[in-house]
Amino acid sequence: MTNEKKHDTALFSLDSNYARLYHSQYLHKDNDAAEAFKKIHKEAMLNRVQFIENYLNQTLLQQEIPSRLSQSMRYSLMAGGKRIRPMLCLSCAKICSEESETQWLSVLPFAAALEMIHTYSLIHDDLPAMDNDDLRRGKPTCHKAYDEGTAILAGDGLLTDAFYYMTSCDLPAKRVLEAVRLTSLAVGSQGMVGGQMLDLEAEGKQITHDELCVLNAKKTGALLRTACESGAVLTGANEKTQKAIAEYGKAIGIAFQIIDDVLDIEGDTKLLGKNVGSDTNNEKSTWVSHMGLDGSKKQAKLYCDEAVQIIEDITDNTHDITKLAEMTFLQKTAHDMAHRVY
Ligand code: GRG
Repeated sequence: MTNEKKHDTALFSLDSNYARLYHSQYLHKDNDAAEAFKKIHKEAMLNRVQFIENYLNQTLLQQEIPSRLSQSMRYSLMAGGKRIRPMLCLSCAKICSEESETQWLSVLPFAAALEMIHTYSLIHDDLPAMDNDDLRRGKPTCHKAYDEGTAILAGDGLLTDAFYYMTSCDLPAKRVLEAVRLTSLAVGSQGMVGGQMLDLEAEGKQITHDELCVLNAKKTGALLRTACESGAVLTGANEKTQKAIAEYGKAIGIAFQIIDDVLDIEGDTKLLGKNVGSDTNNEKSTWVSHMGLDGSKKQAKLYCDEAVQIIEDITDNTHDITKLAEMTFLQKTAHDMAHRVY
């Protein structure tokens, strides 16, 4: 058995054990199982992150990438991000999957590609012509570690390669096409790139709250939302579930940006791995400048609660323990996000 296959097998057994313990904890009110579930939840999620890491790592082993380009792409991609977008994509795929217990694994190349797009956006966002930051993921930013030209190309390489991996999923072509279409829309000029443009234009200006919401929805929200929605689309979820998952992603996306704005004031550079105070230095309108710290925290909590409720509603009538167990991850993501600022 190859190492990759061995890893897959370990992941399956961990995942089915995870679902089994969920069942005992909640349906049989078994306290020992509750403790075991907490432990295995953490273990299963760390294992899933490792799975994403392994996949990302191997995408950069292509011999044909010029060495400096491959090193700079690896430098930023493997710098230890939280991998929230691929985790959301895989978890939404799992909660929607109707076909086989292992179907969600075919979504992995797509999920990993979302992290490549996210990393490209961070590299370009940090450039002197944009936010001009010198610390990211606890390390010097890509243009500081290499040079501006290399950092621009590292971002370009990650963005473009992402489409190669997205279309490499072993899933029905119609679903892959729809997920790629949604993702292009989310990260292109109508989505993330458009949001970044609005962000540049808003520097040093006061914008209205409605304008701020549009900016954030495009710049940060669209990729998080598409991460969730793609998971549902790729696994063939029905229209109602797809819509609900997209709403979950939207709520998570707004909460994520509010929390980022709060942490830019209250956060710790060491823990965040990036400099704080950059919004104030760049004279940006943020949730905090519009609603204050407490107001922003309250809003973040409301959006996180909304996300929790949406998942509750999706899983309400199911007896599928795999889906019920997965609910924990999606709800915990929302809870944990709110707790970062509470
Ligand atoms: C350059 C086209 C282009 C877009 C840039 C992503 C982005 C748009 C700007 C980043 C500015 C920023 C800090 C936005 C707040 C939300 C955000 C994307 C935070 C970083 O994401 P995390 O916390 O980071 O998931 P890790 O490092 O864990 O992946």
